[in-house]
Amino acid sequence: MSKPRVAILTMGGTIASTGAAPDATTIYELDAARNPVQELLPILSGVADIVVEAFAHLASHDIPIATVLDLARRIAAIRARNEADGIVVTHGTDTLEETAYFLDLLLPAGAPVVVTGAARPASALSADGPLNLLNAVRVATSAEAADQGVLVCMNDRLSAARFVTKAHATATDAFGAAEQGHVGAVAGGEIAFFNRPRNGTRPRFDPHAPGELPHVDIIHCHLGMSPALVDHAIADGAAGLVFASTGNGSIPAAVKPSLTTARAAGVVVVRSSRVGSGAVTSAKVDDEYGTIPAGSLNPQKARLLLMLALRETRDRDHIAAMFRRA
Ligand code: DAS
Repeated sequence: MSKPRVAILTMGGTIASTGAAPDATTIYELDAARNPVQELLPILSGVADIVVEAFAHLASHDIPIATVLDLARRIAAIRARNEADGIVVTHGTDTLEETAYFLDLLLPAGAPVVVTGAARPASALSADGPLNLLNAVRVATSAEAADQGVLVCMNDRLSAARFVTKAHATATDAFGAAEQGHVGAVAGGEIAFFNRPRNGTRPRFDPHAPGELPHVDIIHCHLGMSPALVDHAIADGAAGLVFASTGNGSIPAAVKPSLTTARAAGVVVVRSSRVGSGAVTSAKVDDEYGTIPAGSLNPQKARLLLMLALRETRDRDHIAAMFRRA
Protein backbone atom coordinates (compact mmCIF):
# COMPACT_ATOMS: atom_id res chain seq x y z
CA MET A 1 0.00 0.00 0.00
CA SER A 2 1.35 3.42 -0.85
CA LYS A 3 2.13 5.80 1.98
CA PRO A 4 0.19 9.03 2.52
CA ARG A 5 1.85 12.15 1.11
CA VAL A 6 2.74 15.00 3.44
CA ALA A 7 4.11 18.38 2.41
CA ILE A 8 6.23 20.04 5.10
CA LEU A 9 6.58 23.79 4.68
CA THR A 10 9.38 25.09 6.88
CA MET A 11 9.33 28.67 8.19
CA GLY A 12 12.39 28.66 10.50
CA GLY A 13 12.15 29.14 14.28
CA THR A 14 13.74 27.21 17.12
CA ILE A 15 12.87 23.85 15.56
CA ALA A 16 15.26 24.76 12.73
CA SER A 17 17.91 26.40 14.93
CA THR A 18 21.09 25.13 16.55
CA GLY A 19 23.12 26.21 19.56
CA ALA A 20 26.80 25.93 20.45
CA ALA A 21 26.38 23.06 22.95
CA PRO A 22 23.76 20.51 23.99
CA ASP A 23 22.89 22.53 27.09
CA ALA A 24 22.35 25.74 25.09
CA THR A 25 18.57 25.59 25.28
CA THR A 26 17.85 29.32 25.08
CA ILE A 27 20.79 30.68 23.07
CA TYR A 28 20.81 29.49 19.47
CA GLU A 29 20.59 30.66 15.89
CA LEU A 30 19.25 29.81 12.51
CA ASP A 31 22.02 28.75 10.16
CA ALA A 32 21.45 29.96 6.61
CA ALA A 33 23.25 26.89 5.26
CA ARG A 34 21.41 24.29 7.34
CA ASN A 35 17.78 23.31 7.88
CA PRO A 36 17.61 20.73 10.70
CA VAL A 37 13.99 19.98 9.81
CA GLN A 38 15.23 18.57 6.50
CA GLU A 39 17.62 16.30 8.41
CA LEU A 40 14.68 14.50 10.05
CA LEU A 41 13.50 13.09 6.72
CA PRO A 42 14.77 9.53 7.35
CA ILE A 43 12.58 9.27 10.49
CA LEU A 44 9.57 10.93 8.91
CA SER A 45 9.60 8.87 5.75
CA GLY A 46 8.66 5.80 7.78
CA VAL A 47 5.24 7.44 8.23
CA ALA A 48 4.64 9.25 4.93
CA ASP A 49 6.10 10.24 1.59
CA ILE A 50 7.49 13.62 2.48
CA VAL A 51 8.25 16.67 0.41
CA VAL A 52 10.00 19.48 2.31
CA GLU A 53 9.69 23.01 1.02
CA ALA A 54 11.80 25.70 2.73
CA PHE A 55 9.24 28.52 2.65
CA ALA A 56 11.07 30.93 4.97
CA HIS A 57 14.06 30.64 7.31
CA LEU A 58 13.32 33.23 9.97
CA ALA A 59 12.75 33.69 13.67
CA SER A 60 8.99 33.88 13.89
CA HIS A 61 8.93 37.42 15.28
CA ASP A 62 10.59 38.48 12.00
CA ILE A 63 8.13 36.85 9.61
CA PRO A 64 6.30 39.48 7.53
CA ILE A 65 2.52 39.07 7.49
CA ALA A 66 2.71 39.07 3.67
CA THR A 67 4.79 35.87 3.90
CA VAL A 68 2.08 34.23 6.00
CA LEU A 69 -0.48 35.26 3.36
CA ASP A 70 1.77 33.65 0.72
CA LEU A 71 1.96 30.54 2.89
CA ALA A 72 -1.85 30.34 2.94
CA ARG A 73 -1.90 30.69 -0.84
CA ARG A 74 0.73 27.96 -1.22
CA ILE A 75 -1.28 25.60 1.02
CA ALA A 76 -4.45 26.39 -0.96
CA ALA A 77 -2.54 25.50 -4.15
CA ILE A 78 -1.21 22.22 -2.69
CA ARG A 79 -4.78 21.26 -1.79
CA ALA A 80 -6.24 22.39 -5.12
CA ARG A 81 -3.65 20.42 -7.11
CA ASN A 82 -3.88 17.44 -4.74
CA GLU A 83 -0.11 17.52 -4.23
CA ALA A 84 -0.37 16.13 -0.68
CA ASP A 85 -2.81 14.39 1.64
CA GLY A 86 -1.82 16.60 4.54
CA ILE A 87 0.29 19.68 5.21
CA VAL A 88 2.63 20.41 8.10
CA VAL A 89 4.07 23.85 8.80
CA THR A 90 7.13 24.12 11.05
CA HIS A 91 7.37 27.53 12.69
CA GLY A 92 8.94 29.48 15.54
CA THR A 93 6.76 29.29 18.61
CA ASP A 94 6.67 33.03 19.39
CA THR A 95 4.10 33.82 16.73
CA LEU A 96 3.03 30.27 15.90
CA GLU A 97 -0.49 30.89 17.18
CA GLU A 98 -0.80 33.90 14.88
CA THR A 99 0.23 32.06 11.74
CA ALA A 100 -1.97 29.10 12.71
CA TYR A 101 -5.00 31.36 13.24
CA PHE A 102 -4.30 33.40 10.11
CA LEU A 103 -4.22 30.16 8.09
CA ASP A 104 -7.40 29.07 9.85
CA LEU A 105 -9.14 32.26 8.71
CA LEU A 106 -7.92 31.81 5.14
CA LEU A 107 -8.31 28.08 4.46
CA PRO A 108 -11.63 26.32 4.06
CA ALA A 109 -12.26 22.80 5.40
CA GLY A 110 -10.11 20.23 3.66
CA ALA A 111 -6.93 18.18 3.98
CA PRO A 112 -5.33 18.52 7.44
CA VAL A 113 -3.08 21.48 8.14
CA VAL A 114 -0.94 21.03 11.25
CA VAL A 115 1.45 23.64 12.63
CA THR A 116 4.31 22.65 14.92
CA GLY A 117 7.54 24.01 16.37
CA ALA A 118 9.88 23.48 19.28
CA ALA A 119 10.83 25.10 22.54
CA ARG A 120 14.39 23.77 22.28
CA PRO A 121 16.78 23.98 19.34
CA ALA A 122 17.63 20.93 17.23
CA SER A 123 21.06 20.67 18.92
CA ALA A 124 19.72 20.60 22.51
CA LEU A 125 19.56 17.77 24.98
CA SER A 126 15.97 16.51 24.92
CA ALA A 127 15.17 18.58 21.84
CA ASP A 128 11.39 18.50 21.43
CA GLY A 129 11.30 19.39 17.72
CA PRO A 130 11.83 15.92 16.24
CA LEU A 131 8.95 14.27 18.11
CA ASN A 132 6.69 17.30 17.65
CA LEU A 133 7.33 17.06 13.92
CA LEU A 134 6.86 13.30 13.73
CA ASN A 135 3.57 13.64 15.62
CA ALA A 136 2.48 16.51 13.37
CA VAL A 137 3.19 14.37 10.29
CA ARG A 138 1.17 11.53 11.78
CA VAL A 139 -1.73 13.89 12.46
CA ALA A 140 -1.49 15.30 8.93
CA THR A 141 -2.06 11.76 7.60
CA SER A 142 -5.08 11.15 9.82
CA ALA A 143 -8.51 11.23 8.13
CA GLU A 144 -9.96 12.43 11.43
CA ALA A 145 -7.81 15.57 11.32
CA ALA A 146 -9.43 16.72 8.06
CA ASP A 147 -12.05 19.48 8.26
CA GLN A 148 -11.09 20.35 11.85
CA GLY A 149 -9.60 23.74 11.05
CA VAL A 150 -5.90 24.35 11.42
CA LEU A 151 -4.42 22.30 14.26
CA VAL A 152 -1.37 22.95 16.41
CA CYS A 153 0.65 19.92 17.51
CA MET A 154 3.02 20.59 20.41
CA ASN A 155 4.19 18.44 23.30
CA ASP A 156 1.93 15.46 22.49
CA ARG A 157 -1.19 17.66 22.39
CA LEU A 158 -3.41 18.85 19.57
CA SER A 159 -5.06 22.25 19.84
CA ALA A 160 -7.37 24.33 17.68
CA ALA A 161 -5.66 27.33 16.07
CA ARG A 162 -8.68 29.44 17.03
CA PHE A 163 -8.03 29.02 20.75
CA VAL A 164 -4.44 27.94 21.35
CA THR A 165 -1.93 30.39 22.73
CA LYS A 166 1.69 30.36 23.86
CA ALA A 167 1.53 30.68 27.63
CA HIS A 168 5.10 30.03 28.74
CA ALA A 169 8.26 31.70 27.42
CA THR A 170 10.57 28.67 27.40
CA ALA A 171 8.89 25.42 28.48
CA THR A 172 8.05 22.53 26.16
CA ASP A 173 4.44 22.54 27.44
CA ALA A 174 3.99 26.19 26.49
CA PHE A 175 0.85 25.81 24.38
CA GLY A 176 -2.72 25.51 25.53
CA ALA A 177 -6.08 27.21 25.82
CA ALA A 178 -6.95 27.87 29.45
CA GLU A 179 -10.71 27.64 28.98
CA GLN A 180 -11.19 25.54 25.85
CA GLY A 181 -8.45 22.97 26.42
CA HIS A 182 -6.92 20.74 23.77
CA VAL A 183 -8.77 18.93 21.00
CA GLY A 184 -6.69 15.76 21.06
CA ALA A 185 -3.46 14.04 21.98
CA VAL A 186 -0.77 11.91 20.36
CA ALA A 187 0.80 9.14 22.42
CA GLY A 188 2.96 6.27 21.20
CA GLY A 189 2.08 7.27 17.65
CA GLU A 190 -1.65 6.90 18.33
CA ILE A 191 -3.90 9.91 17.79
CA ALA A 192 -6.97 10.51 19.90
CA PHE A 193 -9.39 13.38 19.28
CA PHE A 194 -11.67 14.17 22.19
CA ASN A 195 -13.08 17.60 21.17
CA ARG A 196 -14.15 19.04 17.84
CA PRO A 197 -13.67 22.73 17.12
CA ARG A 198 -16.99 24.40 16.19
CA ASN A 199 -15.88 25.78 12.84
CA GLY A 200 -19.08 25.89 10.76
CA THR A 201 -20.13 29.49 11.25
CA ARG A 202 -16.73 31.10 11.71
CA PRO A 203 -15.71 33.85 9.27
CA ARG A 204 -13.46 32.69 6.44
CA PHE A 205 -11.60 34.86 3.92
CA ASP A 206 -10.32 34.30 0.41
CA PRO A 207 -6.50 34.04 0.44
CA HIS A 208 -6.49 35.33 -3.15
CA ALA A 209 -8.55 38.45 -2.42
CA PRO A 210 -6.90 41.50 -3.97
CA GLY A 211 -5.56 44.44 -2.01
CA GLU A 212 -2.98 45.09 0.67
CA LEU A 213 -3.56 43.93 4.21
CA PRO A 214 -4.58 47.02 6.17
CA HIS A 215 -2.45 48.48 8.94
CA VAL A 216 -3.79 47.40 12.34
CA ASP A 217 -1.96 48.12 15.60
CA ILE A 218 -2.31 46.64 19.06
CA ILE A 219 -2.39 49.10 21.95
CA HIS A 220 -1.41 47.58 25.30
CA CYS A 221 -3.43 49.27 28.06
CA HIS A 222 -2.02 49.87 31.52
CA LEU A 223 -2.34 51.91 34.69
CA GLY A 224 -1.94 55.61 33.97
CA MET A 225 -2.09 55.04 30.21
CA SER A 226 -1.62 58.04 27.92
CA PRO A 227 -3.91 58.56 24.91
CA ALA A 228 -0.81 59.53 22.91
CA LEU A 229 -0.26 55.93 21.79
CA VAL A 230 -3.74 55.82 20.29
CA ASP A 231 -3.44 59.26 18.72
CA HIS A 232 -0.09 58.32 17.21
CA ALA A 233 -1.46 55.10 15.70
CA ILE A 234 -4.35 57.03 14.13
CA ALA A 235 -1.99 59.72 12.79
CA ASP A 236 0.26 56.93 11.49
CA GLY A 237 -2.55 55.73 9.25
CA ALA A 238 -3.87 52.71 11.12
CA ALA A 239 -7.12 51.42 9.61
CA GLY A 240 -7.89 49.51 12.79
CA LEU A 241 -6.80 49.28 16.40
CA VAL A 242 -7.01 46.44 18.87
CA PHE A 243 -6.87 47.36 22.52
CA ALA A 244 -5.22 44.79 24.76
CA SER A 245 -7.40 46.26 27.47
CA THR A 246 -7.41 45.63 31.17
CA GLY A 247 -9.99 43.13 32.48
CA ASN A 248 -13.18 42.82 30.46
CA GLY A 249 -12.06 45.26 27.76
CA SER A 250 -12.13 48.45 29.87
CA ILE A 251 -11.11 51.74 28.24
CA PRO A 252 -9.62 54.44 30.50
CA ALA A 253 -11.54 57.75 30.56
CA ALA A 254 -8.38 59.57 29.42
CA VAL A 255 -8.39 57.54 26.20
CA LYS A 256 -12.07 57.96 25.32
CA PRO A 257 -11.62 61.27 23.40
CA SER A 258 -9.21 59.36 21.15
CA LEU A 259 -12.00 56.90 20.38
CA THR A 260 -14.00 59.83 19.02
CA THR A 261 -11.00 60.80 16.87
CA ALA A 262 -10.70 57.20 15.68
CA ARG A 263 -14.35 57.00 14.75
CA ALA A 264 -14.22 60.30 12.85
CA ALA A 265 -11.20 59.00 10.93
CA GLY A 266 -12.99 55.70 10.10
CA VAL A 267 -10.59 53.69 12.26
CA VAL A 268 -12.29 50.57 13.64
CA VAL A 269 -11.45 49.86 17.29
CA VAL A 270 -11.71 46.37 18.83
CA ARG A 271 -11.62 45.77 22.58
CA SER A 272 -9.72 42.62 23.52
CA SER A 273 -8.13 41.86 26.87
CA ARG A 274 -4.60 41.51 28.15
CA VAL A 275 -5.84 39.03 30.80
CA GLY A 276 -5.22 35.81 28.86
CA SER A 277 -8.53 34.02 29.23
CA GLY A 278 -12.23 34.73 29.22
CA ALA A 279 -14.32 36.69 26.73
CA VAL A 280 -14.64 40.46 26.43
CA THR A 281 -18.37 41.17 26.47
CA SER A 282 -20.47 44.02 25.01
CA ALA A 283 -20.40 47.25 26.97
CA LYS A 284 -21.87 50.77 26.95
CA VAL A 285 -18.66 52.07 25.40
CA ASP A 286 -19.52 50.10 22.22
CA ASP A 287 -22.80 52.04 21.84
CA GLU A 288 -21.14 55.34 22.71
CA TYR A 289 -17.97 55.05 20.62
CA GLY A 290 -18.60 52.24 18.13
CA THR A 291 -15.98 49.90 19.58
CA ILE A 292 -16.29 46.15 18.99
CA PRO A 293 -15.82 43.51 21.72
CA ALA A 294 -13.35 40.77 20.70
CA GLY A 295 -15.08 37.95 22.59
CA SER A 296 -12.50 35.31 23.46
CA LEU A 297 -10.02 36.30 20.73
CA ASN A 298 -6.77 37.44 22.31
CA PRO A 299 -5.32 40.73 21.03
CA GLN A 300 -2.91 39.18 18.51
CA LYS A 301 -5.64 37.02 17.00
CA ALA A 302 -8.22 39.83 17.09
CA ARG A 303 -5.74 41.90 15.08
CA LEU A 304 -5.54 39.24 12.34
CA LEU A 305 -9.31 38.95 12.08
CA LEU A 306 -9.62 42.74 11.97
CA MET A 307 -7.02 42.97 9.18
CA LEU A 308 -8.85 40.47 7.01
CA ALA A 309 -12.24 41.98 7.86
CA LEU A 310 -11.06 45.50 6.99
CA ARG A 311 -9.78 44.30 3.65
CA GLU A 312 -13.35 43.24 2.87
CA THR A 313 -15.34 46.05 4.43
CA ARG A 314 -15.04 49.24 6.46
CA ASP A 315 -18.54 48.78 7.83
CA ARG A 316 -18.35 48.65 11.62
CA ASP A 317 -21.55 46.60 12.10
CA HIS A 318 -20.50 44.06 9.49
CA ILE A 319 -17.13 43.68 11.23
CA ALA A 320 -18.83 43.41 14.64
CA ALA A 321 -20.93 40.54 13.25
CA MET A 322 -17.73 38.76 12.12
CA PHE A 323 -16.32 39.04 15.64
CA ARG A 324 -19.53 37.59 17.09
CA ARG A 325 -19.11 34.53 14.84
CA ALA A 326 -15.34 34.16 15.31
N1 DAS B 1 13.05 31.67 18.15
C1 DAS B 1 11.70 31.94 18.49
C2 DAS B 1 10.81 32.01 17.26
O1 DAS B 1 11.29 31.89 16.18
C3 DAS B 1 11.15 31.00 19.49
C4 DAS B 1 10.79 29.65 18.99
O2 DAS B 1 10.81 29.27 17.86
O3 DAS B 1 10.41 28.84 19.85
O4 DAS B 1 9.63 32.17 17.42
